[in-house]
Amino acid sequence: MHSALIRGFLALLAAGAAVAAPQTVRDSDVCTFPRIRRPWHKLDDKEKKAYIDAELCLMSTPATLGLRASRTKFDEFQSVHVLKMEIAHFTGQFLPFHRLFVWAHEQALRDECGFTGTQPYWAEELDVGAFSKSILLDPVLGFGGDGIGPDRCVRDGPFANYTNPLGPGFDITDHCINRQVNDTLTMTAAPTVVEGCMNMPTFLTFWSCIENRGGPHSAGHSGVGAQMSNPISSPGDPLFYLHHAWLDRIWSKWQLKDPEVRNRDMGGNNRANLSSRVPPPGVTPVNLTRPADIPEPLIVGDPGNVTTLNHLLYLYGLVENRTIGEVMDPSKVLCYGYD
Ligand SMILES: *[C@@H]1O[C@H](CO)[C@@H](O)[C@H](O)[C@H]1NC(C)=O
Ligand SMILES: *[C@@H]1O[C@H](CO)[C@@H](O)[C@H](O)[C@H]1NC(C)=O
Ligand SMILES: *[C@@H]1O[C@H](CO)[C@@H](O)[C@H](O)[C@H]1NC(C)=O
Ligand SMILES: *[C@@H]1O[C@H](CO)[C@@H](O)[C@H](O)[C@H]1NC(C)=O
Ligand SMILES: *[C@@H]1O[C@H](CO)[C@@H](O)[C@H](O)[C@H]1NC(C)=O
Ligand SMILES: *[C@@H]1O[C@H](CO)[C@@H](O)[C@H](O)[C@H]1NC(C)=O
Ligand SMILES: [Cu+2]
Repeated sequence: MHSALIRGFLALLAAGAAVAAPQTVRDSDVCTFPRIRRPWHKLDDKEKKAYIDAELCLMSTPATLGLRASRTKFDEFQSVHVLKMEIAHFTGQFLPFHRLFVWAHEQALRDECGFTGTQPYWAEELDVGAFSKSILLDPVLGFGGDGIGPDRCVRDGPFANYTNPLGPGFDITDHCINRQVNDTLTMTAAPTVVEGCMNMPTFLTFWSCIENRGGPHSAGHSGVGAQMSNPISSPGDPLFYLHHAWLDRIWSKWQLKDPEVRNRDMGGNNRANLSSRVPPPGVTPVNLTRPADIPEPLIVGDPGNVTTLNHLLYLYGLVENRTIGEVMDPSKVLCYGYD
């Protein structure tokens, strides 16, 4: 009874905080024309080239944030993902964190590299069972093909010569961008799987459907393989952003079915139980233990262990801090939508 009282009191405090401390509206927060993100499959050649060129520009823009092992702006994104590993996966912030992370990447393309388009997404349903033949892996107007040779380096396409300083996992090693495409492991991008998630009634059931094994999240990661299949260092492959934009679109479409409720529906734990994670068959296990010299990120904003709308999304300076509440409706502060 005592603990029930305390829980009630904490809930009141949390509710009070949400009412008493509204976010200050900044000029930059006013969204008149949301930018519409489109699938890579529908971009014309000029749009594809503009995106690839902007990504190459990020890869040649020096790092500024002093993050672990990062030489370029592109690396800094990967570094933030490494640092947030067990806070941002199998936790309530999985979808909101990746929403802000992909948005931060899109902003960097704009701010650092003069990109004027929007973040494309990989409509993986269209390539289910056949990632190896996807137009995204085109060597001329795409991201380069599958990896080859023992180190699985991507040897064609625009990113063939990039030296990636982070990964695999928490390691710091200079290596190529690598891939090991496995078409069998892309089956969880099937329209029926996505539809199954879209029919989930609550954030908790929807999010599990997306992230857990057998869901769409694993299709892009396991299907592309190598660095992309590494839960820690996967943003070392530029395909990461198109995969996560696709998942973000699915979440956004799910939210739009009942925005009043679903733009406020949040929950889940704040820290993942990594000992319960076993990789899917065919995927090499990754050492998920954080090395002692990399401090664990703090959890800020929640009254307890459960993720709330007040949860602070901190991206180590890639973009300004946002709460989960601020990113729930992408057409507000982040000012974008999907086709
Ligand atoms: C990568 O380097 C090789 C060898 O120097 C060069 O032939 C090739 O054009 C480079 N590719 C790209 C995309 O820069
Ligand atoms: C974490 O998962 C392992 C394996 O499933 C389980 O034995 C353990 O009780 C879990 N720990 C917590 C704190 O939930
Ligand atoms: C692809 O993954 C499947 C399922 O895990 C596995 O059985 C198969 O050996 C893999 N294929 C290749 C070519 O690695
Ligand atoms: C996993 O990484 C941790 C931290 O670097 C290290 O202490 C541990 O020995 C590694 N485990 C294995 C099996 O390599
Ligand atoms: C949060 O979880 C930790 C570890 O499971 C536990 O020790 C702690 O009591 C929990 N805190 C709250 C406020 O529930
Ligand atoms: C953003 O959040 C981090 C982590 O809580 C904090 O250290 C930092 O001061 C915040 N930055 C700003 C500008 O408020
Ligand atoms: Cu991730």
